Amino acid sequence: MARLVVVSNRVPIPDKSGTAPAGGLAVALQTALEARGGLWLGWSGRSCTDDAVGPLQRLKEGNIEYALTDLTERDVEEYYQGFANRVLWPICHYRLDLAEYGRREMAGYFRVNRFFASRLLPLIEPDDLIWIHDYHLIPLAAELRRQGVTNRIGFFLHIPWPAPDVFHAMPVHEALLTSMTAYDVLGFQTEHDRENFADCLSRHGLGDRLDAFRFTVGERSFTARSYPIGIETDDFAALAKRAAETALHKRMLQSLDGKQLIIGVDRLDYSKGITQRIDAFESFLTRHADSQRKVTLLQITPKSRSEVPEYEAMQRAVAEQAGRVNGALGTVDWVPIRYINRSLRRPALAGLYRMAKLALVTPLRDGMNLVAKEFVAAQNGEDPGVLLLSRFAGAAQELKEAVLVNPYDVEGTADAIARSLAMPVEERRERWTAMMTTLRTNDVFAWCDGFLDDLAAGPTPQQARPAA
Ligand code: GDG
Repeated sequence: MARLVVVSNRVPIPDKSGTAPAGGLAVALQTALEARGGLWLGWSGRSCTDDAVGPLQRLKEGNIEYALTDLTERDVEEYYQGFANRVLWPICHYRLDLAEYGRREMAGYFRVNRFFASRLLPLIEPDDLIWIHDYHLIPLAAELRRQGVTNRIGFFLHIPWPAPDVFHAMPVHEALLTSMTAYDVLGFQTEHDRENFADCLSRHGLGDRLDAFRFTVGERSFTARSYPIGIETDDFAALAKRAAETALHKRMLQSLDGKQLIIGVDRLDYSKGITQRIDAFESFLTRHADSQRKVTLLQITPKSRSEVPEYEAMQRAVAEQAGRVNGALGTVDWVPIRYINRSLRRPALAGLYRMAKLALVTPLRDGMNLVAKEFVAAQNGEDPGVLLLSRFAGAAQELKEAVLVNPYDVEGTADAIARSLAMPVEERRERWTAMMTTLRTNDVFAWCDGFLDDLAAGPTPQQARPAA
């Protein structure tokens, strides 16, 4: 079997306490790589002055070899905080209003991709399969091709690929689109994303379409397919079951004192629809006053990207909003919203999912959303909780038996909360069983194998050709 070389912006080295990183890409890739082994290259998370970037740091944990590189402070500012998180992230999540395009950041983005290529180059062996992840590294294959790499190179986009009109609002879109054609296999979360990408290509007259999935550009050919990312379904279910026996779980149950638990778990991010969700919960409590004192929303929201101003502002906004609702509706012995602004350990999270009667997963736009899948896997099949899921999460394409909502419709979501809490156990079981069947079929191993089989199955390595 060919060696697998994975490249992603961050490399989540598990810490000694076993705390898993709060991020979908990290969780999924860690699981996939642990099973197969290989090399994982990415940013160490450290930034330094221009002359202080040292050699790669190498370490091995189990059968994964890690290669970590530092970046300069300027790199982090321009490539990561700048172009990746203030242009690509908002645009791919349909937030043109938040995109702050600047030439300096764009140049930094391409420069750091060239730097990643130079760090990867000495590590590559002829038969390696190279799998590059996410929006930070779109031009990486084009850079590697320029430097003569002929290996099979795949790319998986964890976030949505937007509709052409949205994508085209980004000044540098043509260069990015062209650099996508340097890959052999392009993976998207959903068919919808794949179609958006294909529409962008055809609007630019870029490439000929051979069939639904295959394209040619000059002498190069590539495939673009959807590979919905999954979780380690059975392992996660077992983790949640075990967690139900722990002291923390018992303490939490005791503190609920018979109230029904509703749960929300999201990195603090404007794409996750947290403020709209709290509005919907408040509307539910106000319009169903008999539910007050009978339910509690536990919102777990680890901080993320606090160095980006929108995220810092949002952190304040959500805390204020939760405080306002608690102040307006709470009583001396009942707090409507318990708001936690830090990361919990994964087993604790699994146990809380299992205890909850309802999960509110209401992103305004999301590539997939693994929280939705984890919540379902964690349930007790005899008396499962209900998943309330945004239509705009990639997961809604698969989990059609969830209660699907439009998160922009606050009152509609409030009604759906009421319906979900009143749902009879037979209907809950039926919906849960159907979703579990999907999650067992499309688990993280199926995602990984599906992508890598396509990557490995292609034609013999092509001639190195500059893609742009
Ligand atoms: C990106 C895409 C796509 C969250 N809080 C804690 C914690 N988490 C874990 C969850 C889950 C992960 O983080 C979040 O994954 P999501 O998929 O929900 O969202 P993103 O981080 O935005 O991920 C997304 C994903 O990539 C994979 O392709 O699905 O659409 O945006 O696993 O459990 N983990 C721990 N403590 C927490 O407090 N331990």
